[in-house]
Amino acid sequence: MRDGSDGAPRCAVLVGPYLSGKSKLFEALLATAETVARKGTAHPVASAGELSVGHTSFMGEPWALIDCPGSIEFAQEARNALMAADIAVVVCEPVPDRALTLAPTLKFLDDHDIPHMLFVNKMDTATGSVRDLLAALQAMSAHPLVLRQVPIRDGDTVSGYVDLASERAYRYQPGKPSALIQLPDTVLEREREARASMLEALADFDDALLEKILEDVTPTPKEIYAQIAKDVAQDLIVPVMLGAAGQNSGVFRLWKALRHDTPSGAVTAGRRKINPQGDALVQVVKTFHAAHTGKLSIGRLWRGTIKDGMALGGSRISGLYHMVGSSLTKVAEAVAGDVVGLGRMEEVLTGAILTPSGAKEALPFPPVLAPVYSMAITAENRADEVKLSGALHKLIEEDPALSVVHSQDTGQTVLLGQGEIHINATIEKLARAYNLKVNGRKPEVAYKETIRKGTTQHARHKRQSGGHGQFGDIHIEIQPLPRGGGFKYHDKIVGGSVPKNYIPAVGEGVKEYLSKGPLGFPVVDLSVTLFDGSYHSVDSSDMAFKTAARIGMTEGMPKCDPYVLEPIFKVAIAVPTDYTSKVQRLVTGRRGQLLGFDAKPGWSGWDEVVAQMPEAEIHDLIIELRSITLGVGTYTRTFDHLAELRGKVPERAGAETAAAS
Ligand SMILES: Nc1nc2c(ncn2[C@@H]2O[C@H](COP(=O)(O)OP(=O)(O)O)[C@@H](O)[C@H]2O)c(=O)[nH]1
Ligand SMILES: [Mg+2]
Repeated sequence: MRDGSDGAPRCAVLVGPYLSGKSKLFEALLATAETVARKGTAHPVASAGELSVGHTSFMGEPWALIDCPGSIEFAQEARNALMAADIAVVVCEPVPDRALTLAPTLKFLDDHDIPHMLFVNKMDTATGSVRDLLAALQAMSAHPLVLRQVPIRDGDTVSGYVDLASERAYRYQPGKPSALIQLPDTVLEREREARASMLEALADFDDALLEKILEDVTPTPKEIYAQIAKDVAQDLIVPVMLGAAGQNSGVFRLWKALRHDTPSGAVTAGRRKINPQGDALVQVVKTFHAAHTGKLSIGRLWRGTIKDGMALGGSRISGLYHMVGSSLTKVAEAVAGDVVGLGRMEEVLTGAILTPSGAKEALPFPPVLAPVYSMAITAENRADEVKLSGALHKLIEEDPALSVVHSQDTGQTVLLGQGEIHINATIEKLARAYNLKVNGRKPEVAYKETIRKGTTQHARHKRQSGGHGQFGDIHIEIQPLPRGGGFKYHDKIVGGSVPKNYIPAVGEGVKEYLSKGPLGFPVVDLSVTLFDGSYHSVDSSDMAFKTAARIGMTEGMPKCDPYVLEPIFKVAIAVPTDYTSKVQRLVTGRRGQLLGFDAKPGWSGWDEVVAQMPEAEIHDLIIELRSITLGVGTYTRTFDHLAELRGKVPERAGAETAAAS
């Protein structure tokens, strides 16, 4: 009964590429365990891009399964969930050409020493050999993949498997534990070879086992199982299981492997360097707003016990839950190892560490992924702007991969995230959960303008209406500054032709003008010098001189040969080396200038291509980058400089909006 378990709840997190069958496997695992017996059918209903939790028990032991979204655009959600994992089950398809799609997930698991196994799903569709598949997958993993089963084929279809530890053969029986059968002659040779590979891999981590093998002593299945469990717990090896979640094949066997090889929560807490002594400690990996319960925070209890109603991290737990998808069950108490849903903890953020006293403890949490896609958003109903900013604030708290900026340059509210699907899912969530209709469109590029040459300009503002008039009269010199020079205002007034107290007002008038130059963009890199003027002792005022300055700029600037500047970013694109040259072509095709490429540090088999690219070309870069790299390519960007825009002057789509605000 013991196995890896100490009787406390354990947590397995299902990760892997989009459409590999994680959700299907989640359902199959729940159906195979006792969930169905207790609750009827399991209906895991998760929103697009959001994880789903399933509490259950298998052979009398409590478990929480977490089904993660697979799209690369929701990688943050999966990474956060993995912080709750005792083990990760990486679900993949039996297609060697798609092995690369596992790279980001396996890299993350390897980097964080998270024990994991691979479940090769959809074996009912497998055409090639498992050996080729394994070779392709191995290239993505820092640790040896250890095949634990070989398939038995019936013509083209996989009808069962041989367990390489026990050397027993089984025939799949959909919905039931597989039936023990006699080991077919057809697989004998393959079985021996795969078993030898498995034992060799295990012997690399155990001298006693190595000696046995060298002396031709066959280790017992029990010894093999123990070695596997020990190596998995330390993330030294990655067992590979086969099955078909869709047919419920290999699912019971996977459960048994999980039960046997998954380290206890206490062991995981040790791996994560959590002090076993002390008050209750919950790490929140996900927060969201559920329809009936309001805000729900999902976390792992690493230490102690918690009860509904108690204070945790400065808030009161209002409802303590176990769940299967969207169906919640209240529990009075939770013990160390439990994954819990905490009701109505309004102040709690994703990633929070909660203790009853509120004492601060630190636990690593995945860094926020840099945004790769953005969309400008506006509330369809203008009266909703304030509500929108409140709702966005909440969504960002739930989803750290999301951010919002209000662009000073374009006046737009820009939502940044991990891709089109991620941003659209957020817009849908605003509609669904906050009843906010929001329009999204391509954000405007923050073009600027500057001038090629200088001029002098005289301007006079004079108005005589009724009693008090207005009078301001100035001579200014406009001069270009070198790139990055910004805006400088000087005066060279002698003899009080413009009284001292009006000189700043002229500067302010110029500055106001600069928000929109003759080409419609903010003006940069110029100096304006006030060198002469005149005044009226009664009618002159700050206002009048400010107006004169604006008139002077409006008339003078078009004479200065203005031109548009566009923002150039430095981008670093990470891709598998096979795609490096394709990516270089992608960059040059988008007016980019290659600065070089090099091996990406810490990423074997990956390059980083560094280039300068105009912002206008970066908006949908991620879409094309992903489409040529099976989805795994990514980039980061930082603003570098402004450069003259060659070719057509861009239309300023949001000009009215910016002017009105
Ligand atoms: N043939 C076959 N199809 C499967 C199997 N498991 C899942 N699928 C199908 O693969 C698709 C993706 O499954 P899903 O569980 O939603 O994938 P997820 O994106 O990883 O959660 C669905 O159409 C499933 O019916 C399987 O074992 N065999
Ligand atoms: Mg899914």
